Amino acid sequence: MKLRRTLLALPAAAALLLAVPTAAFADESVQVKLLQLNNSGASGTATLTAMDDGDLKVSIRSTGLVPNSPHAQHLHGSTNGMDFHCPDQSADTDGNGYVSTEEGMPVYGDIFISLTTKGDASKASGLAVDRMPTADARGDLAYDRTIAAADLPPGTIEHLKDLHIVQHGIDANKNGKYDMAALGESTLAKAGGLKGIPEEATDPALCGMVSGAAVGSVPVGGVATGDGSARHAEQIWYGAGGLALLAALGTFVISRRRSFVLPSAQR
Ligand SMILES: [Cu+2]
Repeated sequence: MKLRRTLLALPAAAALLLAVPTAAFADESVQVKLLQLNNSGASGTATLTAMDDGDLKVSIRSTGLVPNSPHAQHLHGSTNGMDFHCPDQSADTDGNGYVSTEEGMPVYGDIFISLTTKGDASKASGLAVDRMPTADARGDLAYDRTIAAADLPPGTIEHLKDLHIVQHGIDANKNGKYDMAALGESTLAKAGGLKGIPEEATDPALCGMVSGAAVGSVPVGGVATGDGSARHAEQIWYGAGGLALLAALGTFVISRRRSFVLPSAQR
């Protein structure tokens, strides 16, 4: 926050000098260090490569994730100059000790691209966990996909530095799986009218910013920041597509682990 305010106070020329060059050059790769959120204990590295044909190649290697579990992952942010960045623990507005997906949303922005393993990669596939990568028995996750230029939202490559990578899914009580014991039900899922999804499955575990996205994203005409983005993001998350995908997550989780389903008396 302090850094951003400082930047805004600088003359425009100085801000331009500070701006990180865009990754809009052919076959240019950027490495992104993924840092833990919510004391997940996870870490990782992502490599984004802008191919000369306009495709985007994404490689992620993470470790310390919840084993044998799917991890929803996205490029968050926007191409319209919003100053999004990875949240810190201060985003935990309800004070439960964990930054939830909704609490992080005003900070890291809405889903821009869903890093699915196949098929649709739009934000509509944000919680399509059957097409999200699964960590192995040791909690390691490897992901490689080249997303065709035609499937990228306009401006993706040009605004790569305004985007960041978020991997979701934590194990707050360290019992090796997603369950309700520590954090209860996912407030994100509940807001969508779905019950039985553990909060652990949707809370963010890792976040990494592309080439210092917060510094690079000084747009022409000023920086749009603040609460307006949050409301917009929530509307998108809770839209019709989001609900359908949350339903998919519910089906997945329930079929994988019946213990996720609360006894009806508790509902
Ligand atoms: Cu995400």
